[in-house]
Amino acid sequence: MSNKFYITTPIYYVNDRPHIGHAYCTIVADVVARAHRLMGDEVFFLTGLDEHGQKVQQAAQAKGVAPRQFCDEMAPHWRELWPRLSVSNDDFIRTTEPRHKAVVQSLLQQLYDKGEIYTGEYEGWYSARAEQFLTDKEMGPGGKFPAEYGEVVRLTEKNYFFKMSKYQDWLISYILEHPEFVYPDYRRNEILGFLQKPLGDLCISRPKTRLTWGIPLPFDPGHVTYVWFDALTNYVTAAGYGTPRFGQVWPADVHLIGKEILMFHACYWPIMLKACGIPLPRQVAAHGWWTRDGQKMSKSVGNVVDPVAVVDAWGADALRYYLLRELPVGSDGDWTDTNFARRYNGELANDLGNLLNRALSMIKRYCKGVVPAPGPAEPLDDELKTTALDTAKRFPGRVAKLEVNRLLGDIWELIRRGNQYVDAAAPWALAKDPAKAARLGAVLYNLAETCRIIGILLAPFMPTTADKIRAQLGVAAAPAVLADAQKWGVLPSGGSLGEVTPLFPRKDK
Ligand code: ME8
Repeated sequence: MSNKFYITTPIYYVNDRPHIGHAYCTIVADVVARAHRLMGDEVFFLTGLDEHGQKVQQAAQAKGVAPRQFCDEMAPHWRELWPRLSVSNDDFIRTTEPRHKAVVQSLLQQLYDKGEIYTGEYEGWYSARAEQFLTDKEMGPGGKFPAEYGEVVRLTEKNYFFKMSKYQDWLISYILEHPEFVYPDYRRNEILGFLQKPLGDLCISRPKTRLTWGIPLPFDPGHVTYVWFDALTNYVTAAGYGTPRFGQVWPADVHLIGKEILMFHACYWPIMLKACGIPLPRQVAAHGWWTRDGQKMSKSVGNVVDPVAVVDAWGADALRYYLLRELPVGSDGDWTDTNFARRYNGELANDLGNLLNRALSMIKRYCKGVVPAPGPAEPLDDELKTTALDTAKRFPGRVAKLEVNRLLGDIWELIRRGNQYVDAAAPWALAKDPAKAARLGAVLYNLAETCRIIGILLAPFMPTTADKIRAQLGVAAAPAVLADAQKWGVLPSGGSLGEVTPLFPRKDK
């Protein structure tokens, strides 16, 4: 029976250009989504764009275009990036779509009708130049705001508030009772720590006099919805909230996000859902942040890694491999071009590329390109077979725990064993003795069978490479399914290999 699996990325701010950090989150989510598809699950994988708010309104103004037009011009930079990175999202949501506006307004109206929303006064430091309230974060030393904000004044305005604070105790108990809700563990402790302090009510509106670019409150068209209330709701919109499909897709299984927006996802969002009577997502998983050469990436420094440039130079699979292999989901990563090239040449070209190329070239040379018959197993063979099957068996557990980085490590261990097997069994020596023809065939069969299993296990991580492996083995016609990697001896003897070419040509400078 297939299980449903719903995974999301954050919806990214439309006013930015995608960089390696956005690519990282979306690729990790893609690997998990593809892994679940490989296991036979019914997957729904969502990404998209966050398009409302002050920053977008200002960016549009600066370009002299209407916000809507600005968003329409920016959205393709995002939508078109994902296929280039082999990202297999099932939907791409933009918060300016009518389907989303309808859901945000419906949830707000329900909360308003239930008495969960009240009007109050919001008082704070307001910069007319930036057209925004400033917080302690913006305040410089000595309680002064930086000059770029111009004159900053105390301002009071009428706003709507969501009664978030009354759910604080409930949320603490929920998180304690559901240890898997916040991932990784140390982030859960961080959230519980944050919840030690009183949680205020959430201001969910902005007056239209100040901000027009937002979803109007259904009960007061003079106000628009605060951008986080609007943004978080995307996850239920895309699942078909209000339609029969919703019951089949929701709750989300994993909201994958960066660690800096954990509080919104692990505090605000569950409380919003609870107040609306909607079940909670199973897990909010926070990944770490990438720096480059030990420095924060920023446009002004000019050290931002552009995923498109990397893909053009190295290919999408090499990028996916590097990002996934470098660190576990949760830890911070540091991008260096040297490290990227080292992994490419050492692990992709050498370890993986050589294993496939050596195995298949020898089948071409010694067996006329036809998969030989397996023979009686020797201890050396059993060891290789056991490693392959154990790796495939560990796959679902690793995926369930988001240990995709360890899973990739397991697969590389198998690849290394495969290469050691070639060296130990020395097919070139067997080929010199006609009496050892059957043993030669058996050794090459075992190698080809190992490559077949690798060609399935790698499919979520490096989909193009996995397809190439299976095409070179002559088994591309059958779709990759995990169950076929959990069995030994599936590769038919007598089948013809496809064209044998290097997977990753070396790029040594
Ligand atoms: O926060 N390293 O959008 P955003 C790793 N619209 N990941 C990074 C990164 C880096 N250096 N920089 C960005 C928003 N990310 C809101 C989200 S969700 C309802 C609304 C990734 O465009 C990381 O996943 O600022 C982070 O959470 C996300 O981009 C933030 O994207």
